[in-house]
Amino acid sequence: MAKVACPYCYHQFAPSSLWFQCTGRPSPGREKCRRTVDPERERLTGFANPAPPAFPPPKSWRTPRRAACPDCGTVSGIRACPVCHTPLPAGFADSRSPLIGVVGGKNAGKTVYTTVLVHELRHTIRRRFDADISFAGEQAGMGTAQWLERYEQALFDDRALFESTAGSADGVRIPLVVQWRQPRTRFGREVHSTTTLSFYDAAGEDMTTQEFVNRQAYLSAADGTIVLLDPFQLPGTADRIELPDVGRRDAEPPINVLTRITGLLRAGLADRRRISTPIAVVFSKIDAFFGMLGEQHPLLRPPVAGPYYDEAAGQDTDEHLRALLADLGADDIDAHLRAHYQTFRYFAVSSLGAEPDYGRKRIDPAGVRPFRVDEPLLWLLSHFGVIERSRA
Ligand SMILES: Nc1nc2c(ncn2[C@@H]2O[C@H](COP(=O)(O)OP(=O)(O)OP(=O)(O)O)[C@@H](O)[C@H]2O)c(=O)[nH]1
Ligand SMILES: [Mg+2]
Ligand SMILES: [Zn+2]
Ligand SMILES: [Zn+2]
Repeated sequence: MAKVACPYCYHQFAPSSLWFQCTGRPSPGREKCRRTVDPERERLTGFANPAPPAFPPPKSWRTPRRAACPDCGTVSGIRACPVCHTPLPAGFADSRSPLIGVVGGKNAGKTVYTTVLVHELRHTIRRRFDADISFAGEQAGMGTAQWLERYEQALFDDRALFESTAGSADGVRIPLVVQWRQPRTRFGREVHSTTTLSFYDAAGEDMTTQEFVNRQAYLSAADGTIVLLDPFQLPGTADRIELPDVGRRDAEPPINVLTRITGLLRAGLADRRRISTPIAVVFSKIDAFFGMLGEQHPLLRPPVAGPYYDEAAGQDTDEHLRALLADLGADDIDAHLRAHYQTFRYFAVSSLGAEPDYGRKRIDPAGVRPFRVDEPLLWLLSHFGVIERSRA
């Protein structure tokens, strides 16, 4: 049977080996299970709150949908990951659940991007696709990762930027697990299908040595990757636009970061083959180039927002960015991608919509105005068959 991956710890397993979690409710005449801290869950996800115990499925020739807790006898239908023991969203076993990794060098804009993208998912993207979007486990009080709430408030309410993300050696970060439920028409009938999306925002620091990159197990389990390229670090950028001082700090050529990510994804792959996982290569901070490109530039015209991914506009943007890369002396990035990846595409994104005050870490007084942030995600979703792709 095809393996599935846990959206929290990214380990892969057969669906038949899914564990259960006790409901924590008493069964008649027996004492109810006590909530305890699960050491494996804490080690793998950092979650250290007491919760009802998880237990393996009973030995059986078919996969049971419910099982009795060995401690208290209560029958539970809550499924849990057999590796990290985190309870999985309802319907996980029957739904698609692509994992999406967000990676890039230090300071590339990953945390700002992830925060803004998830904010957009909850607001504009949800409406545009008539989708029901929720954070897994929201009812159970462990849904939205706390860091997201903090960052969302900082960006959208306080107009402030935040410090860089701590490396995973200091503390494991729980990925954001989002459920996308959408009506689709199948043979003239409306059916609903659920997709579980997991976003993991790595610390850029973790990408600066191959040893650290190798530890990022989630990357090799991901079904799609969003790689953020910091355009401030491209060789020709300093000659074309005024670079902020912070842009010069922690400088590392994006090609180096990309090469290390490729090294990880290639592990175990024959030399003549290319990586099949689709990879969205994102120019972050494109707002800093608005002046250089000029108002009439096609990259500054976002496609019309319909309930689909706009394939023609996507191809067009891809071509313009390939040209911009060459213009900025970074055509080695394109050569690298062509040599190693079957499916990749360039995207131009500004999470903030305008340049912040880099030194004072303040966002433009007009607030966050996301520019084309949805396209990398929609492109990946169209690959996974979750949404339609317009053909023009
Ligand atoms: N001009 C512009 N700058 C941005 C944008 N997004 C992020 N930045 C700048 O990039 C800096 C880093 O953003 P983060 O999202 O924290 O970067 P990161 O990739 O998560 O960094 P690490 O956590 O250190 O790996 C911010 O403090 C801003 O100065 C954007 O949309 N436009
Ligand atoms: Mg970060
Ligand atoms: Zn129990
Ligand atoms: Zn797990």
